[in-house]
Amino acid sequence: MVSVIYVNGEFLPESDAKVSLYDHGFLYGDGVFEGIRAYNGRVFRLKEHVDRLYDSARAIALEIPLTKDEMIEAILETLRRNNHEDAYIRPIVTRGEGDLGLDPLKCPRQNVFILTVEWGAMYGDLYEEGLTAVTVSIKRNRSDTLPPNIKSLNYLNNILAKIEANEKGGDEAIFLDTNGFVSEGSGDNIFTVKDGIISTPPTINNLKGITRAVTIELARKKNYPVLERDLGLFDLYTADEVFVTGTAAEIAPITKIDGRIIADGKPGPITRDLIKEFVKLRNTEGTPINP
Ligand code: PXG
Repeated sequence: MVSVIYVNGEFLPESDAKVSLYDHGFLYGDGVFEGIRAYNGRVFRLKEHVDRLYDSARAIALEIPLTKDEMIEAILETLRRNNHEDAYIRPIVTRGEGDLGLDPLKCPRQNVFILTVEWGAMYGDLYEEGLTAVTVSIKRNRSDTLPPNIKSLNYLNNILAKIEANEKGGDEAIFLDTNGFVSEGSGDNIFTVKDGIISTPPTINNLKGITRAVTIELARKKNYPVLERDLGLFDLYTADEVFVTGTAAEIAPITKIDGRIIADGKPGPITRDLIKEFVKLRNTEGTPINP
């Protein structure tokens, strides 16, 4: 089936959904996006993702030409038109068409696109085995340069990390920031467990992950202590458990970092418990696509 894409208020077949070479999203990465999942006909944490999209836009002084309610409806309608029940959803807002100069004032109209694709688990069997991660030499963008809290169309920092992880044979890259603190993965947030205490870096040097927030919520509900604190390489290498969280990755165990086996090399009990709780939650809550 040809997929249908939302383009500025219209629902177009994929072959007609086009973007200009002069769109500043294409020329400069000047725009924002979200990555959202639907499970069993319900969109998980839709409001949170839409709120973050609008915050990202605000941070780059980009006005989204839809209200949040209109955006939510456009997302749901795109899913309906594609008959998608388990899907990955990608709203994109670009600065729009301008000239070859940088100036956003030359772009009179923002472009809004919503793509949805049928989608299952990302890492498959690796959830049982655990992933291999490597720290990378490229540092996460400083928050006073391009704040990592902005989910912008400029993902080159992350792509450089991914290139390095591929080169080193890691399933995921782990960024440090320019102070040497642990930041996040290329597309997920990171957690450690040590002596029963769950820790994750504060969200100055990483994306305020929605799965991160859900994970903290689930952990506290199960009475696991959770700290948001700075972590260093030592904390990663000596943790009892390490896992990453993201819309794509969900909760994924990391069992090897930079050649160091984490604890006994198997996904730990707290990670497995949180995965179980996460699966329960994402299968039952969410905004219905067809109310
Ligand atoms: N950090 C970064 C840099 C991300 O891009 C997350 C954390 C997790 O956030 P959520 O809200 O999803 O829990 C992300 C989200 C991919 C891919 O293909 C992943 C994201 C974006 C685009 C593509 O793995 N991640």
